[in-house]
Amino acid sequence: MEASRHGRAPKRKDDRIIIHFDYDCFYASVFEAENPALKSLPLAVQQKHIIVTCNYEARRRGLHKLQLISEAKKLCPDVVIVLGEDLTRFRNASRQLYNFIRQFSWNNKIERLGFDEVFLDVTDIIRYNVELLNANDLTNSFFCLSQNDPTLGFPYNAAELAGHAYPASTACRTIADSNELDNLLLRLHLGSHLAQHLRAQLEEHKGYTATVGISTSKLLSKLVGNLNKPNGQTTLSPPYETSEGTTGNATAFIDGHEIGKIPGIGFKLAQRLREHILQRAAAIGSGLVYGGTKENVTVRDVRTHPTVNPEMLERLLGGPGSPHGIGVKVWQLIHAVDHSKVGQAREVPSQISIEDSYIRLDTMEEVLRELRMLAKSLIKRMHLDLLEENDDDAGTPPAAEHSKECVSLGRRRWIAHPKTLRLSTRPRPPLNSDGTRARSFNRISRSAPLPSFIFSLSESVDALTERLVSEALLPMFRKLHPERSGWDLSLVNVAVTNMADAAGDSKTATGRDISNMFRNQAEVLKEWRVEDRPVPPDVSTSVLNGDTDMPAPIRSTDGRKGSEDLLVPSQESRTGLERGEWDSDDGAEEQVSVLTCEVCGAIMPAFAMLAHQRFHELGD
Ligand code: DCP
Ligand code: MG
Repeated sequence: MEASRHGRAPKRKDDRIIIHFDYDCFYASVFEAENPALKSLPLAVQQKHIIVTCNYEARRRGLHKLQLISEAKKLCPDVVIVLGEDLTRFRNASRQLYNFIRQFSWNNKIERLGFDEVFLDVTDIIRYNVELLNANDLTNSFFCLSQNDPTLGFPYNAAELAGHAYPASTACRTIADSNELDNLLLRLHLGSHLAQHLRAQLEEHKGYTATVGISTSKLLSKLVGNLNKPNGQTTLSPPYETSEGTTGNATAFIDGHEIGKIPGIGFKLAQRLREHILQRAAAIGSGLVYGGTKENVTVRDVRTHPTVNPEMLERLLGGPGSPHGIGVKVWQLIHAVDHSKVGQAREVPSQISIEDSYIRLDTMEEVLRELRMLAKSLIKRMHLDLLEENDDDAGTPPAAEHSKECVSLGRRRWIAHPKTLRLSTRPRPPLNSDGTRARSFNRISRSAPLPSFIFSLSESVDALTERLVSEALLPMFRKLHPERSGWDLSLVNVAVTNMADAAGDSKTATGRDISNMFRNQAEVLKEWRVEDRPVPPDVSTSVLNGDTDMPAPIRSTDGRKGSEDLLVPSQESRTGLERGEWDSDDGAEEQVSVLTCEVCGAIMPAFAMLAHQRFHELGD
């Protein structure tokens, strides 16, 4: 890399291959996917009085993003205008496309940025395929898309690049041309072929085209893709840096950008940098172009300015509202260095729920013992499902990956914070006069904010259990069952719900939208939820002879068995991802289909029916 005159140039690491997708005219494409006849017409999506985006047919006729509706109609009287204020269809399409691309990932490092951008870290797939190459016959290679199935993939020419390149002249450079078999060049070639394949798959199966960039970091892959829009792909060619004196392609590429165009340098930071370089107040653009400026202060202007170095940038840009270490971060960005990782898609459950069922549970002493047992299992499960190794390195951008909500201790951190604690019981209805007992599936429940001490990683599980029981669960139980005796419970369930993604504050949080998913789930399932009210004599209650309303086989020989896997109609113990609720449209349909049990007449969502039938098989 060209040495900066003032300050140490940051070290590059080009060991990853990252593909960045930006769907073309996304909102318009969502309407086109719903109604393909729109594809050949000039189509614009309206929010308030402006066009937020328009398809390429409209762009050919002079329309553009963030244009006034009135102006667009003047320019193109036959423009078809659709309303885009309800974001639901865009959100759904975005999740569907994310899920589609995710199927190709091996390491699950896939991250959405907004609705229409996706980063995919394919380092592992590329490394694997480099190993498969026959160096003597690169032109007849086979790209393997699965480690388990060697037939799954596509033939390609590894000696050549697919698509465009920066610098443009390097697009037709073949591996044989280069003096040595540059490892980065080869990996980028493979990345370009994989990207081309993914774009084709996306178009064939989902009907969307994307503009794609291929490089070694999020920063470079995102920026380089912009060079060939729409429906194009661009690879940033090596060498990214050269020995002293000459500029590598990464620096040359980033140098030409206006400073405000660099992701991570927002409007305010860009203004301060412009003012510093220009030594006067920087003008702002007056049009509707977001982040617009009349100035043209390039990365190169900043990078080569005699006063600019990491310490000076920290002084200029740091302070309240700026993340710690902003000086170093910006210093790296203007040198085309970005170590930020592609977020790992993790399967976070929508809730964690532990329950047990009982033939008889009717004293406070027993309840206390059971609450302790359940609370302890719950805390252990939270540790298992919601803690991850905190392996952030020094190069991680502070803003994106260290949100203030992220409780970190040692090397573990919470990936999600449930906000609500819920205690549910299923009281056994009293005996009827004829000695029979109504069989009830109904639970009553009580929810409270989850005490924050539960997230402590320094206290022992036993100590946390004691506190959770005495400070939260027992008081909740007393509210649920104010009488000291006279009840008999067939089931107790403790759950933490209402997950808040620990990285949810940041714009770059991995593609999960748990709180939305949860709201949606709550809405859809509310008719099956039993709240803190008396057990109604509804259709899910049937009359059985005998004393047990819970069939004996659910207890194992030691007299106890967690019944989490035995679903009852309140579908308490399902996790979101099992049914793909926040990431899949298909889940939404599944949620609303309702079945009636032929044996007892209980009504429940279709997904619960299998477990319910098992319940009958075991019990009858
Ligand atoms: N969007 C918005 N308001 C903005 C900018 C964008 O509502 N100020 C929406 C409309 C876009 C979507 O976000 O369809 C993605 O933004 P892009 O800037 O990527 O624009 P497009 O995908 O529409 O077009 P392009 O083909 O240029 O990527
Ligand atoms: Mg786009």
